[in-house]
Amino acid sequence: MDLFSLEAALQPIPIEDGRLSFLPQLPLPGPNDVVLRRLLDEIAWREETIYLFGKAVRQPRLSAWYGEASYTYSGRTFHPLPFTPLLLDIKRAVEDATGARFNSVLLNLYRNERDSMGFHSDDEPELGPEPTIASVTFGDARTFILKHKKRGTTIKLDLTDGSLLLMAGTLQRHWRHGINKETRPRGARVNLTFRWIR
Ligand SMILES: O=C(O)CCC(=O)C(=O)O
Ligand SMILES: [Mn+2]
Repeated sequence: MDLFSLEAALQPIPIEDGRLSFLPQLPLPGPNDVVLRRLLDEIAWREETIYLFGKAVRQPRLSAWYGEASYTYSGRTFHPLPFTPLLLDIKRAVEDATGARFNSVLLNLYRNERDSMGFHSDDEPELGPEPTIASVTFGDARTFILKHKKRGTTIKLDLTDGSLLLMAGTLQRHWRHGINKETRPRGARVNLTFRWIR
């Protein structure tokens, strides 16, 4: 193994009931800040409304779906836009780093410290029983929190600019994850979760 592939290797994070690995910097064709700027400018960001227990709730972030397969969650079906050249570049980098294949990506934009994502598992049937999900971050770091569904164990990870987090195995069955609001000021953070939809 040469130095480059050593640097680019995902490191396992010890966890029970699932698999988790992390790469501090995904090798990309350009600098992280240029990728972030392009994602902010080029993605068709939307403020989505979802239905929780029959009540319309505006999501505390912006989001967008791209890829080749539609996807249902929280009572809504999302029809993706086709991958853009930039998203295809990032997808290729993620596939090279993980050895997995992906056909869709959910993008989330946390505009500031008040944006967040509630605790959930990515366990929709179309993802299959043991989904491999690759999460890439650009911009201001936020804390990614995992909570074990039965044991109550909590794991906190700092998802920094340019990083890749890979979730796999039975992780979604046993853990929930989310991003809390912060009290200290935060700038924009874009997170991309690449998935394979059956
Ligand atoms: O922003 C993050 O790091 C989490 C995103 C996430 O959990 C999702 O898109 O399902
Ligand atoms: Mn998720």
